[in-house]
Amino acid sequence: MTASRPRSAADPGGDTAVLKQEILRKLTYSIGKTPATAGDHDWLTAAILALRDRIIDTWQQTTIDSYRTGRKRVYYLSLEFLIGRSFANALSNFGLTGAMRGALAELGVDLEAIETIEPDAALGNGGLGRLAACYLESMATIGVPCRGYGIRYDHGLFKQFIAGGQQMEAPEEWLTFRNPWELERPENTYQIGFGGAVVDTTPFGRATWAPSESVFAVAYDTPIIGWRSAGAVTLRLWRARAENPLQLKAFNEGDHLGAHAERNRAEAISSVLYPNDSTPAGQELRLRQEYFFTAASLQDLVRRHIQQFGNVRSLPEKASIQLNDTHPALAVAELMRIVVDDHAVDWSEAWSLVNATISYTNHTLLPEALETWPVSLMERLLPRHMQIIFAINARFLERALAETPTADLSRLSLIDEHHGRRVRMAHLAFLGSHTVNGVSELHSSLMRTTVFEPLHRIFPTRIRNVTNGITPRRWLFGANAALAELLAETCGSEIFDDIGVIDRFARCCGDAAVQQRVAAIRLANKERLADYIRRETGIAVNVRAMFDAQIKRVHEYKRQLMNIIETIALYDAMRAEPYLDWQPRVKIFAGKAASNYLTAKRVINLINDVAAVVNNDAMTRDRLQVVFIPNYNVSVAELVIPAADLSEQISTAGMEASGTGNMKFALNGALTIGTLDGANLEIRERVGEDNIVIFGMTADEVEAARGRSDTEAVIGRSPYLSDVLEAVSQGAFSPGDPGRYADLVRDLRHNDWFMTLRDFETYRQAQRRVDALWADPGAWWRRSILNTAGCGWFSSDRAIRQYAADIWHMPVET
Ligand code: 26Q
Repeated sequence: MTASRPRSAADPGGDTAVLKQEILRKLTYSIGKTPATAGDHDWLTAAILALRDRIIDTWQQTTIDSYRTGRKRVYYLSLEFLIGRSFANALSNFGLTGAMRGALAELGVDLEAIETIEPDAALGNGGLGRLAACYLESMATIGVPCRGYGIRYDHGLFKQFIAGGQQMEAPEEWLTFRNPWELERPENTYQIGFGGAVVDTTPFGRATWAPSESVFAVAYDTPIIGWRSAGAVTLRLWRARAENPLQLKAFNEGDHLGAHAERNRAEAISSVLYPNDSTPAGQELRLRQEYFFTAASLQDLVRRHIQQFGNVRSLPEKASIQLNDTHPALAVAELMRIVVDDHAVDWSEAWSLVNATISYTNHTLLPEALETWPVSLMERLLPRHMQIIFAINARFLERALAETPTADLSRLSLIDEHHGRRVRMAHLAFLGSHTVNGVSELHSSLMRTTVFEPLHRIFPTRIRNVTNGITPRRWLFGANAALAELLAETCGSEIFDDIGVIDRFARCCGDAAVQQRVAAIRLANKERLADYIRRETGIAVNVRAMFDAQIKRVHEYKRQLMNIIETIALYDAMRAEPYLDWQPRVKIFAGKAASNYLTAKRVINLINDVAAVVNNDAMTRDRLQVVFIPNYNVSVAELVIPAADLSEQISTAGMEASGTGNMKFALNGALTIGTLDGANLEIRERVGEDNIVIFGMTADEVEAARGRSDTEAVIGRSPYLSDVLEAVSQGAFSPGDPGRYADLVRDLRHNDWFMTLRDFETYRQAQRRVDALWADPGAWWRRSILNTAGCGWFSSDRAIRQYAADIWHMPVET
């Protein structure tokens, strides 16, 4: 990473000497090393600590200001925060990149070299976690008082490596060199109960819960700094600790393992992130995690509120609790418990208060991904909460029946009686919230007509849309500094503070000189990525070829399989007619599959098997290469996105709630090949339909096609498809294990649930349209510029302003 970051008023680079002294002090007194004995990690830690001191000044000022003004505060509850690396981002937001580079250089240390050894904070699976991270940064930038709440997992998302073409998983170890960004707050420790019984209970009245077990939640705070150090917000993560970490008697009697049993059981709660990006795992531990962090966060925010404002009744005026999906949905029951049981507020008033405080964002409509928990488990683990949920349900169903005597109560109920008795967490979150939002226009409208349709009839104004956003600081200024510089030249340097002016870039779309610069910037980014690919996989990719990237979690609905099938079809076509003028491509894949998601793992295997064949074929090597970059994470995304010419956003229509990678690629000037799904539609609106390649069925068509069993006819209509399926299932790409893909292909033929086959032919043709565009560089770079120019609206600053205005009802400066 050698490109320089934008040098602007925020980056005076003036205090190199001071910074150098501060780094040396940290190295000496906080780390206990000398320059002669310090290793790269020591230098990185010293530099972070020096920077952190400055951040803390801003952070404390932000906190003091918000206390003084008594402003309303947002509490963003999320089981995931996918932060990635922080050093480069914080430096740039603080305007200290130049000064830090200089200070380190004088100490004989290369800034770029130590930046890349910082581990990614990977406390998330994918989109939902990364969104939370972008939103915190935007809130810090815009000045929305906020605290993010989550879990401080010892182990983030698993490390992926590829052996024999297959995904292997290893535990992630981000804390090996400790975490210099966090501050442990042992004084902020709360007791979290589980199990036991409820005593003194009356319907809708106060009760006392006597848990049989409890653990401590200890706070760890990390500052998230906004752009130009405008402000900082706190990310408060909870770590689980045992009340009695050691049974001394057992230990002295020689039972060394048993003596630590309670500690192990308690600490398991914050030990690992669930490596599952859609289907709810049924494990009790997951429910314990959800309650643990929700309860700790609510205790913390209620305590703070009472301390400052004296009475829980004013909570809705001073606090907005945003639920990032249903993972913290127990907040509805827990806040009722706190208000009714601990603060003696009567049920109706408590319900109004809870409802006026909480709002919920839904991130998926896939039925298998909607969280439900067995009533029996909830009764055992959280007996008071189960009572409260039953009481909420009783009141609600009574009202529903009174208003609509014909209403189908079984669909409205908080309890699903179809698959054993289970609590529907999405219903709980919906009922407990004053506002519920989807994450793209299409997704929000599907919410109204599918999963939430019965609830929407009763609460017709509750569902709103806030289309997702991404922070331009990380995803443009940080990841693509050279493009940011060009944008500052062409649109004005105010772009760093007002991304809206990026639309001025459209004026340059036909300017050959600007086009050439965009092309040169892309080429340099591709070279940087090619170096990385060579180091990680040994493959030397052709940087003059089109870089075509699909990087995201591996899931059937995201259809990496359709992409690799099309790649094989292209490969076959090239071999059949080698004399044609094929446009050279590098197909880039990266992504993790949930460890128990066997179909997704097969797809990864197939991509690697295809890569092994294609990359070793002298006949096609100059024109087609396939790479699977292992261990996809935020840092890999930051390398791939600015280097991509083509962005693959090809989910089955109606299934990708929004996508945010799609926005990052388009903002960086990649063209999108995509379906009419999620935010792709809104990208098309903004970049113009000539500048995006759309194909495939609509969400309605998908719905209509679901029951059909005509896959053989579909295959019959595409000679490409039938040939590829035949070859793959016969073992053409797995000669040592010819049956490897037989099941994968058989399942596809049997039930094309994700429309992989039905959309294939239009996808293939769309790819050929992309080739035609690539063949005309002037037309390509024109489109690239229009993509960048059109995507300023996808800034997370815009999204946060919408949340503030429409959901949190908070004034923000524009
Ligand atoms: C639930 C229960 C048990 C175990 C795991 C889970 C679980 C974990 C993570 C369920 C879902 C998730 C993550 C979902 C997610 O990332 N959704 C994505 O959210 C993005 C931000 O809104 C959207 O852009 C994507 O379209 C959506 O897929």
